[in-house]
Amino acid sequence: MRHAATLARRGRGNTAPNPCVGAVLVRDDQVVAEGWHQQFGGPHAEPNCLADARSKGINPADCVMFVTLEPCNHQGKTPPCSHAVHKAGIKEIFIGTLDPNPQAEGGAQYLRDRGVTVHEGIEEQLCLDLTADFRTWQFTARPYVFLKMASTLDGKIATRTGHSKWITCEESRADVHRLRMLCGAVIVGGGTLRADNPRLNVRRAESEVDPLAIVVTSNLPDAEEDYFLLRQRALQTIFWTTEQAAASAKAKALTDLGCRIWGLPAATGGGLELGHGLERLRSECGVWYALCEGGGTLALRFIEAGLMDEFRLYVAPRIVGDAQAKNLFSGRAPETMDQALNLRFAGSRTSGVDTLLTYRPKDK
Ligand code: AOF
Ligand code: ZN
Repeated sequence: MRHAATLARRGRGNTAPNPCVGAVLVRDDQVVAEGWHQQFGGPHAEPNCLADARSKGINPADCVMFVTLEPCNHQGKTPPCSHAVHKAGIKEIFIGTLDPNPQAEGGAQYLRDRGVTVHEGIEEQLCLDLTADFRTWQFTARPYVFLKMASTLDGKIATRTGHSKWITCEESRADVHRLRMLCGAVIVGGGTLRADNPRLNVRRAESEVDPLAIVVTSNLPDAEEDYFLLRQRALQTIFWTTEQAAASAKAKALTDLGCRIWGLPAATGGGLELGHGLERLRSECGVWYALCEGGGTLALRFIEAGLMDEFRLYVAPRIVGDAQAKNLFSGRAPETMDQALNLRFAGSRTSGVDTLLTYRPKDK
């Protein structure tokens, strides 16, 4: 199943709003055929896997199948995979997690009803995490949201003067550029615009299109200010600001440069309704994956609003040692630990000299 999950990830970025799915056929304890969903609208993982077996002269009926998602049971853009699996003569199938799509689910039952031995919930957390993006698309109207941050061992994202270039090693930064490549939009707060003058484009990976650059600020910059986004990327820059600021002369001047200004309603707890901006990104701009890159105030807002799906934290093996240096997160003042925000640990690996930690919402 872990191998099938690795295959599934190859499709990431090309399947939206369909899930990434991987399948393998196993005979005599060996993986003998592989398949994954490669492209939205194209064949699913299971038929690709069956075709791979046949092209190698292997009869799928002699194998058991492992698939990360329950075979679909509907005629969508492609015929039902449940039928294909049954017709191929598979007698035993291991399923990672059930299909959350009410139109497509039912494949496991279909196969059971026809005498196939069906095992569900194999490496289930792994397979759930693999389809977290799909569940966001199914159950919400917004893109899947990554939060990426880079900090020192003491949780600092900049010195007290705002200096932050660079915290992490070259390898980690290249990794972030690959993540930007997957994302249709990169989102930062106004503080990050002012402190870093970011480009928010893809530089260390091959990419034809740069993501949209979103700046969240109630305090719009002057159109003359020397920011890279205004001078070089105005047409791809969208400001999320208050409805009042969106009607201001500053907004008009930025629009004249080619920037878009979206006035967002005020959120009940203060700040802007980030969810509205995200929904517009998906409906108007076709953004399936968005990436928030901080700073600490905006990052916390995304988490508090339940709008963060996956938090990737690069921790560099260095210490700033200054209580006034900028924190990973800021904006709350709890007095006891039970008021802390809780996340779920979802994985770790080394990235050059740094450590990449992945967290997800506790309840997803
Ligand atoms: C599978 N295997 O590899 C994938 C599945 O319109 P269609 O035909 O592409 O069907 C899309 C739905 O099928 C999608 O919403 C999800 O429920 C399921 N995706 N199912 O058996 C796959 N990608
Ligand atoms: Zn299918």
